[in-house]
Amino acid sequence: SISFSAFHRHSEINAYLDELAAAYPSRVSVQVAGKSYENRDIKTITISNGDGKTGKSVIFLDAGIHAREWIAHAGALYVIHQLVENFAANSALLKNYDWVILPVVNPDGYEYTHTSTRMWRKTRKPASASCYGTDANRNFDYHWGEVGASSYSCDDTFKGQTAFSEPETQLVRDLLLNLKGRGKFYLTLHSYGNYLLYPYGWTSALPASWRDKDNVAQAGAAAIKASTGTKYTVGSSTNVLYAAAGGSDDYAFAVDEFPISINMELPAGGTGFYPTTAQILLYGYETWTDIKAMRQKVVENY
Ligand code: 0X9
Ligand code: ZN
Repeated sequence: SISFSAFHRHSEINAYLDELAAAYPSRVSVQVAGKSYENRDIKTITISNGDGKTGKSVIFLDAGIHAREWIAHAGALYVIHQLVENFAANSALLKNYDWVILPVVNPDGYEYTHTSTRMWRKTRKPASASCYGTDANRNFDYHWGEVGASSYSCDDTFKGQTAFSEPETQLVRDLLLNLKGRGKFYLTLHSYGNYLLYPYGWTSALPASWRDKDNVAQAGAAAIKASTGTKYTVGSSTNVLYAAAGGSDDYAFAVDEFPISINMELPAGGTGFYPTTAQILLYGYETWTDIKAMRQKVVENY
């Protein structure tokens, strides 16, 4: 087991996933979904209630698209812990839905923030002769590069030389495509700013179904507020934050047909990307509180 009030290296996270698969083989399986540019195993954990039924609807959660947003990875681990190790209390959440969780989308960047540059955001593949890394959340092929993304390889929001130039975004693309039709709820964890964001992120226009997404996100924000008092702002990415094309959230909704797609921007924890030990646990709990309330809304409608 691991601590939920600390940050962990990529190898520790992968070891925790494998430990759960070994301890709970009827409910948990771990897959190597692919390799990062630097050849790290990118793992998903699939969690079911063990009833053996296949082809269920799926809730997909990912974290760590951005390397320095450590609280996102920690939040995903808290959710995994609740669904697997607290199954007796939470089995209803797994009744008609399987959960697929990808806690570290960008392990090369994540490790680099531990070993070298704490504020690194991007992947680690050379982007040009002079600079490394692409912003994975500008690299998805939906209105790619149209707004809020840089063409300059040294920038933190570099869109990539092409859409899906990165093995890490290709992997998310393929996972989501394989879930087409089954995928009902896509949630991606980032930090920071206390936002629950829904499409679109590339235009201020709203999808026809925006009220459905708003209802889900509002339920999450209300649950967090009632539980701990923390406030979250709800709205479309463009309208409450800024326009930025090529995000995984727009892609999951518009291309992979996940009816609900939400980006949770966890709190800063004081100074940006440095939550304290107590805050790691608190924000994990808030992520879980949010996700339970949002799931409830999702299952009522999809
Ligand atoms: O800019 C981003 O990628 C996200 N914010 S962060 O501070 N974590 O970098 C917001 C993404 C919102 N979604 C889209 N613009 N599609
Ligand atoms: Zn982010």
